[in-house]
Amino acid sequence: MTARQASSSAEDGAPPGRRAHGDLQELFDETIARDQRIEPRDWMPDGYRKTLIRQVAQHAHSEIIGMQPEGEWITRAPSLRRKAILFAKVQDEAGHGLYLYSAAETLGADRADLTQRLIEGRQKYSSIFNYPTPTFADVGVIGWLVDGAAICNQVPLCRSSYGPYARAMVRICKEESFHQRQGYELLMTMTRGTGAQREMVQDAVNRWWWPSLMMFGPPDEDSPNSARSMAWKIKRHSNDELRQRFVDMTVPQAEKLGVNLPDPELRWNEERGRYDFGTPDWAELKRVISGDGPCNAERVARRRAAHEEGAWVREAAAAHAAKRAARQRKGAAA
Ligand code: BYC
Repeated sequence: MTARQASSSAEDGAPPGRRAHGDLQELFDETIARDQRIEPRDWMPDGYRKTLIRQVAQHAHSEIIGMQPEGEWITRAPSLRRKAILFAKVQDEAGHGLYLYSAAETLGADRADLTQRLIEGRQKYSSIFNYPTPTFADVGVIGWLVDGAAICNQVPLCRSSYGPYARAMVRICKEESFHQRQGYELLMTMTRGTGAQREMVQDAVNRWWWPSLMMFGPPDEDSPNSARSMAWKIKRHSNDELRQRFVDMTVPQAEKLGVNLPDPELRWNEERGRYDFGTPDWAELKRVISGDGPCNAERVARRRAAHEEGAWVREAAAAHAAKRAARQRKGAAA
C-alpha cells in the first residue's frame, strides 16, 4: 500500500485518530526509503510540508526577482538578436516562478500570501539577485555562472521526493541548460572581440564568482536545514558537495574562455581528484540574506510596485472567471 492509498482509506472511513496516524507515518517513511514520490494527496508530516513550502516558495521568489538584474538590459541589448534572446530568457524565468508557485499551492500554500511575504521581507529569495548588473557582460556571466550554479543545484532536485517539485524541476532544468549555453556563447563572442570587451568580461567574472559560490548556501556545518531535508530526500546533496561540483565543472570552462577566476587558492588536487578553492566571505552571505546587500531594497521595492500596479489585472481576471462560472452554472441549470 502506498502513502496515497493509506490516506485515501483513512478518508474513506477507516478508524481515524492515533492508530491511523502511526500507520501513515510508517507508510510515509517507507515511501521515502523506497525512493518513491510523495504526491499532494498523500499524508505527510507537518515538518515535511513546512520545509517544502519554505524551499519551493523561496525558489519561486528567486525566479521572479531573478528577472530584474537581466531584465534591465532588455532595452539596451546591443542587437535585435541579443534582445530577442534576453527577452525569451527572462520570460522563461517568469514561467519557472509560476510552475513553482503552483507546486507550492499543491502543499496548501496560498500564492497571494506568498507574494505578500516576499514583498514584506518575511520570506527569502536567492542572495545572488541582490548584486547589480552595470555592463552587458553581466548578462553573459549570469547565464554562464548563475544558471550554471542553478543547474548544479537543481538537477538533483529532479529526484526530490515531492512529486510536483521534482516534475517542475525537469522542465526548468532543460530551460536552464539552454540559458547557460546562451550566456557562454555571449561571453565567447565578447572574448573574441576587442580588448575592452575582454576586460568587461573579466570584470564581470571578478564580481560574480564569489556570489555564485554563495548561491549554494552556508557551509554544511552551518546549514540548519540540510540534515532534515536530506533525510526526507528533498535535498539530495549537501551545500558543500554541490559547491564543489560547480567549481569542478566551471574551471575548465573558464580556461576555454580565457578568463581568470578570482581565487588565488584555486588549484587541482591530484589526491582528491577535485579542485581546492578558497573560502567565500560567509559574513557577506549573511548580510545579503538578511536584507543588507547592494540591491535588496531596490529589488523588493520593484517587485512590490509591479504587484501593486498589477492589481487591476488580477481583479479583471477574477471578475472574468466569476462571469464565466455564472454562465456555466446557468447553462447547466437550463
Ligand atoms: N540565498 O540550512 P540552509 C535561478 C537560507 S533562481 C538566500 O542551508 P536549505 C535563476 C536558507 O533558505 C534559482 N537564502 O537552507 C533565476 C535558510 O533560511 P530559512 C535559485 C539562502 O534550504 C533567474 C538559511 O539560509 N535556486 O536559477 O537547506 C535568472 C540556512 O540555509 C541562501 C534555488 O532557489 C542563498 N544563497 O538550503 C537566473 C534552489 N542559502 O529558510 C537564474 C532551491 C541559504 O531557514 N533551494 N539560504 O530562513 C535550495 O536548494 C536550498 O533552499 C538552498 C539552501 C541550497 C538554497
